[in-house]
Amino acid sequence: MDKIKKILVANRGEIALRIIRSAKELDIPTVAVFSKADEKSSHVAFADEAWCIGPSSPAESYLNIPAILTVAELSGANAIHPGYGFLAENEEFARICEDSNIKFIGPSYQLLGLMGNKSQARKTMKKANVPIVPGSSGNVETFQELQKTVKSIGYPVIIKAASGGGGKGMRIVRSEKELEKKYNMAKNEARNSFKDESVYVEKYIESPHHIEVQILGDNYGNLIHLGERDCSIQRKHQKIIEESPSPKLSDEKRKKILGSAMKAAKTIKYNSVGTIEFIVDKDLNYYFMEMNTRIQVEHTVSEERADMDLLSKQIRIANGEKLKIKQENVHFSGHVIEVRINAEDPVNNFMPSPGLIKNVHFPGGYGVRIDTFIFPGYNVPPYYDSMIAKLIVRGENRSQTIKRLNRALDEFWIDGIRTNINFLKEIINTKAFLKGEYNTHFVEEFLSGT
Ligand code: MV4
Repeated sequence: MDKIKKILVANRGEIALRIIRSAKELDIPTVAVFSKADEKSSHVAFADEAWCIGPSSPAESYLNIPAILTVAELSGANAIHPGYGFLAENEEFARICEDSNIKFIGPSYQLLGLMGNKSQARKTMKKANVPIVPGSSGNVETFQELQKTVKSIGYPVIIKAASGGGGKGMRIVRSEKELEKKYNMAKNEARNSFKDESVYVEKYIESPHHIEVQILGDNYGNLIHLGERDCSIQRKHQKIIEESPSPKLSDEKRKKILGSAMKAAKTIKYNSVGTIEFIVDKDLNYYFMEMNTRIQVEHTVSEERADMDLLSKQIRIANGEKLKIKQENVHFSGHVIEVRINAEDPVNNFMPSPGLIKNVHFPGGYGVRIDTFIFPGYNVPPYYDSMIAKLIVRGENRSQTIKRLNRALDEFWIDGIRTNINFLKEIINTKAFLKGEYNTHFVEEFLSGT
């Protein structure tokens, strides 16, 4: 494989800009692709060249594989960074890239396939002695098989689509009388959403914590972790706040989870940036949930805590370089919290709020980082994700970091569209958040007043 000489960034928004920034520091030229709606977007302005790949709809632009590959060919890009979302975990796309002699900046397509199938991922982790939730050993093929498994694990259970993930295609079942109906619903939804009706079943863990471990591996078996992130503050499977270290974990428990995550990554010879996701129950038992085989929105939390440019590392690893840093030389310091700023209206059921940003003032100062693509005069298009900025705050300890986050949110002004800034301020000043006592149902309960 040739060395990377030009990177096509197959994404938009803040992550496109994030990729371009690291590439620039590595002296690698970048090619932006954009939809008609993104003509005036920052990633177009800051890349070395930019090509329009289609109309505003994602299916015809950022998911348009032939258009993207055509631009790679015509621009002379020999690598593609997919960012997150869109084509980031698309096995077929990664395989086509490899067949076309274009470096897909991410794990091998075989790993995308292996971890993309959630029941197969579960099997793999079980074999590696990574704790998994009690449940079926692979897919459940018939209703009779499901009944038998459920008898042995007991209610409540959760039926999940093997090709799902991130909360799509799941059904919670609390009693025998709804089992068959929910089984059929899960199968139908799986077939319609993923063209794959296979499902598996697990014991349902009530109100779990979501804790994930950032992993970095190269093509030669070198592997490190960059600590954990607590991502339990979420709404409708969209994370809102992420922090590290998790306020929930003792040093002893943390060590165990990090060890399991390393074992998981080693077992599959993971060769890029990735995340091992766990759910943690109220007794602090932890279980492997799924693996994210991409750079994630919240990678910045780990970057700040470990003082490491993860995008740069990911690109260099894809370029065949060895990961030189050893685990004992990764130093974690202080506390980091990230909040996601969305163009949405929390007072109106979080309805998206696209439109013209008349003016904006970003917070700054010691310990404050903003990753964004917006600017005064930018028009937030209605066709894509509502996240418009990430505010990442670093401090010596959790309480100081929360103070700094309050200060930074006070400085954040966006004029012209509605945002969740005030909602974020409310959340971080609740008793539960201040004490670090929250789980994945926190936002839902906060909104319903329970
Ligand atoms: C679960 C669960 C409880 N028990 N599995 C949701 C997204 C996907 N990554 C896994 N999810 C869950 N799986 C068992 N066996 C609860 C969730 C869940 C959840 C997990 C992580 C973060 C937020 C969540 C919100 C609701 C449900």
